[in-house]
Amino acid sequence: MKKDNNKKLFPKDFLWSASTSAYQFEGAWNVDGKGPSVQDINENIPEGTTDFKVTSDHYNHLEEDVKLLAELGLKAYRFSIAWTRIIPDGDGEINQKGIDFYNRLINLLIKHKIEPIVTMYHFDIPAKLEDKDGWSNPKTIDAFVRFAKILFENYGDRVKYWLTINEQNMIILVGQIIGMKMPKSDNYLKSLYQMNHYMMLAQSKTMKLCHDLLPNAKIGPAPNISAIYPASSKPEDQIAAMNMSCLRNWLYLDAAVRGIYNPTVIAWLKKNNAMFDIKPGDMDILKSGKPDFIAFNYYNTSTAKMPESGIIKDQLTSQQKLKIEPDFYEQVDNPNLGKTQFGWEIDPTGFRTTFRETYDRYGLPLLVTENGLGAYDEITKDFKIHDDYRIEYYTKHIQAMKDAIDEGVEVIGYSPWSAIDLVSTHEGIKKRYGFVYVNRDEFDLKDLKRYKKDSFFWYQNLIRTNGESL
Ligand code: BGP
Repeated sequence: MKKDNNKKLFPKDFLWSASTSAYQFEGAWNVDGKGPSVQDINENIPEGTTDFKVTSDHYNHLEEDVKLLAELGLKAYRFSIAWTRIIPDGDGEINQKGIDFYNRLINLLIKHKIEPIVTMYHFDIPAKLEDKDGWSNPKTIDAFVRFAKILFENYGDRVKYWLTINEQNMIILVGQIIGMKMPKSDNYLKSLYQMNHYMMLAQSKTMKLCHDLLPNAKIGPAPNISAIYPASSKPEDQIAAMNMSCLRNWLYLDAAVRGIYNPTVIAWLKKNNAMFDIKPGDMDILKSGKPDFIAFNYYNTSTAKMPESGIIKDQLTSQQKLKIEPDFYEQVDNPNLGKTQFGWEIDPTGFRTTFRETYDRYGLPLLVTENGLGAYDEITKDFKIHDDYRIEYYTKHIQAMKDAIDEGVEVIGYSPWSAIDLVSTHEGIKKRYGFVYVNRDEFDLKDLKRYKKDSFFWYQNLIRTNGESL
């Protein structure tokens, strides 16, 4: 991919995109032969929050939604394929109606000159596979690779950009919050990273298969990557920040890009008696499938300090467990940053840092697959949504991305979250992200009509001018 030397412009073929995921957007959870995913039967949905059965009902608004994406001017659209629409029980019969649905979507996108970017798996493992221990069972590797093969065979003639697993790192680090079933075991940490290993093997095999079957396609992982700051200039806080970055970021990209496990994480697992099993040949598999680009989701940075010594993990509350790894790092608030209405830190400069660090480390083209602001949008009586706060958020983040590009980072596209309103992973439809408003409440489905927000027209103009309007 060529770099553009004109500092004022984004690269000529820059993929201005927007993202959704199947279980948060499609609805129709049990229609036309679709099997249940773990998300459809998730029993841990917080009180007062909707489930994932209807969501934005994209399944029944397909033509209308793609027209909106075309009107927005998107050059690309990132969506995920529901594994359970294609193979209802995860590893058995193929459901032709599921195949047909995504054919219709892909053909509509191509008709409107929108490049499809396909996520193969976005948090919605088939419930039937979960009954057989899901990703903790090595057989799921074969089930996933078979699913991937079916996708390549059916859509590979039209889909050039593929993403393997959405936010594998968040599944491992906070899976219970995003509706995943986590391993049950006496040695939880070991089981967790065993599961991670199986997912890594599935990903490498899939990347290799993609290159074997579709020589013109490009494939990459899609973790959530963010820079980690030390809480102070104390040298040990810098070590804590590096530790956190290894565990949160580099473990996943080192395995995907370099085919190795991050040594800091391996040392930490061994110290905790939690080293997972690596069978002979596994590392060869990891090395055999490599990505063409790195896709990553970015919402915020983190800040870490070295925790006080003597902390015992089992004595921490579940909230503390999410933030503290004894003798390794403790995540703390960053007093220099503001927060969203939902308490997420906002850090455009951290976006630039994340680009720089990731590109320095791996040297592969970068594709942003998520970035965005969850907010309580209000619709006026005349059906307008004045989301100037979202425009401000995007302006700053896209400027930071542009700064990184001007500093030499190769960025091939930007796919904010989300194209159209959808249901948040654990905070319902009230936490809205889209450029398009979907008229429904948490439990009142209303008419599900679509209304363009102010940010829709802003992004449309930005795309039309290839970023010059910034
Ligand atoms: C990412 C996920 C998305 C998405 C987004 C916003 O982690 O890949 O599925 O929902 O974050 O998160 P939330 O919905 O929790 O606000």
